[in-house]
Amino acid sequence: MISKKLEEAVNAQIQAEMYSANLYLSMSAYFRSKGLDGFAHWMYIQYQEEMFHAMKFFNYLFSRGGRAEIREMEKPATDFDSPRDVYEKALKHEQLVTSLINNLHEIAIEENDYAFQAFNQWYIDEQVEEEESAQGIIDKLDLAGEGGIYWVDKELAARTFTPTNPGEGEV
Ligand code: OFO
Repeated sequence: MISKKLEEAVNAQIQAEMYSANLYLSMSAYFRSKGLDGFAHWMYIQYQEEMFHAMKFFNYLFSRGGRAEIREMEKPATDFDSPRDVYEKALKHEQLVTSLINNLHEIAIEENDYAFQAFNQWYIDEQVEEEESAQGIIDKLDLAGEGGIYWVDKELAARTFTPTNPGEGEV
């Protein structure tokens, strides 16, 4: 059974993952409004991934005798200066999420919850990818320059979402 302290922290993390989903959906809407459909598609996939992250925690709480709780979320930003500005903000946001995931791990260590530590390793690895992919697009945009945005847009249009099972209950 999960401790009350860890259950509370996981519920806060579900809220953070759902906020991430909203933020990326808002970024997708921004790109669509600018006619950058490849970027919009990439961000829409990112939104789906974040909902998957949230649901994996949601389902896990029930499997450990806890209870998931959906909370109020702040409104995400809707306007950005450029594609680079969007990805800089996404990278900063992912760095924050990494610190939240690490904090969850610290709580699990304090609570001697070995099962949660094993479960949370997936998120620790995922955060390495999350930061790397945002940084990778910033690098591409820098290489491409203003005139190359069209080509980056075409490349991002090819992203696919292939979720594994988020656990009992599914997304
Ligand atoms: Fe859930 O990894 Fe991004 O926020």
